[in-house]
Amino acid sequence: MTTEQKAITSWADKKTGEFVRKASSFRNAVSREPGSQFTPEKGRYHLFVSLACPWAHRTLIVRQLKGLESIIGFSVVHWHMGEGGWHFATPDEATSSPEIAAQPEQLTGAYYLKDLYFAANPVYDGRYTVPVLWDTKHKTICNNESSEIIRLLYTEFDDLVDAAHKNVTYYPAGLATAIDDINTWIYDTVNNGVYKAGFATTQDAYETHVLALFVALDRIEEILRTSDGPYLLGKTLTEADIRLYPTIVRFDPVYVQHFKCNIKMIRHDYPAIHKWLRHLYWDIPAFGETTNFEHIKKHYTKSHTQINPHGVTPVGPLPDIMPKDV
Ligand SMILES: N[C@@H](CCC(=O)N[C@@H](CS)C(=O)NCC(=O)O)C(=O)O
Repeated sequence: MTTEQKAITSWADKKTGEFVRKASSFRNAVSREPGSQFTPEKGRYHLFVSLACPWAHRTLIVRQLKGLESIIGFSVVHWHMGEGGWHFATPDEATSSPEIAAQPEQLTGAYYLKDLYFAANPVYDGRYTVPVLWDTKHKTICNNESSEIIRLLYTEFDDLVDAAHKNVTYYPAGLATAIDDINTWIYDTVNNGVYKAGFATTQDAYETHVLALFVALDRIEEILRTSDGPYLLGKTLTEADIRLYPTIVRFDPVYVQHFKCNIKMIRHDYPAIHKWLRHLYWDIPAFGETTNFEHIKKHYTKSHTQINPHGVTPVGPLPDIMPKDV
C-alpha cells in the first residue's frame, strides 16, 4: 500500500477521531409503476450480503418475512473483509455452517464485491458496502441502501408473492410516523452508535457515543417494559423491530468487547430487551435463521485490525444467545 492510499479500515476522521458513515450511492427503486426502469420480476434481482453485517441482515429478514425466497436470490460474502474489501469465498474457503454459509459466487463470477460496483459504474469512487440489490437484467446495482431496500420489499413484489404474504407491510400507514420517529434516534444512537463508539480513535469521541448508546438502550428498555407488546410499537411487528434486532443480537457477542460498549450487557442488565430479542430469535424463523454467529464473531474481530491487530476472536460470552426459558 502506498502512503496516499487509505487502508480500507481507516474510517475515523484523523482530526476528531469521529467515525462518519458515508451516504450510499445507488438509490433506485424497484417499482410497479408503469415506465419504471426496475420492474418487479421473479428471478431478476439478487441480494449480495454479509451475514456479519447488521445493515445487510435487515434485508435478509424482510426477504424471508415477505416470502420472497423463490423470487429474490442471495449470495453471501466471506466473513473476512481484507484490503480489497469484501470477497466471495473460493471453494477452499467455503464454510458449511448448518444455516446459510459463505459460498463461491455463482451468478456473476465476481471475486470481490467491488467488481460489482465497477460493473455498475466504472468510475465508482465510493465504498464497497453490503447489502447490494443487484439487477441481473441490466447487470447493475439497483440499490445499496438497506433502509430503502427493505421498504421496496414490503410492497413492490406483491403481485408475485403468495396470498399469505400479499399486503403484509412492516411500515403500515397508521404507524409510519411512530416508526420514522423511533428509527431516527435508534439509527443515530444504537445502530450507528455502536460503530461511532467502536471506531472512535479519541477518548472523548468514544465516551460521547458510548454514553449516548446506553441512554438510548435504557430508553428502549423502558419502551419494551411498558409496551402492551411484545414489540416496540405494541402488538404489531414493524420495521422498528426489524432495524433494531440486528444490532441487539450482535451486542453481547461482539459490541460489548470489540466496540467497548461494555457499560452493561443485554442478557444481564436489560430484561425487557432480552425477552424481545429471544422472542424474535427463537420464535420467528426470519430472525433466527438469518443470524449466523460464526460470521458475526469472526468478521468483526478478524477484519478490524485497527482495533484487534492479532485477530484473536474471544470465545465468550457463551452461549451466543441465551435460551428462551431463563
Ligand atoms: N448505509 C448502508 C451501510 C452499509 C454498510 O456500511 N455496510 C458495511 C458492512 S456492516 C460495509 O459493507 N462496509 C464496507 C466498507 O465500508 O468498506 C446501508 O444501510 O445499506
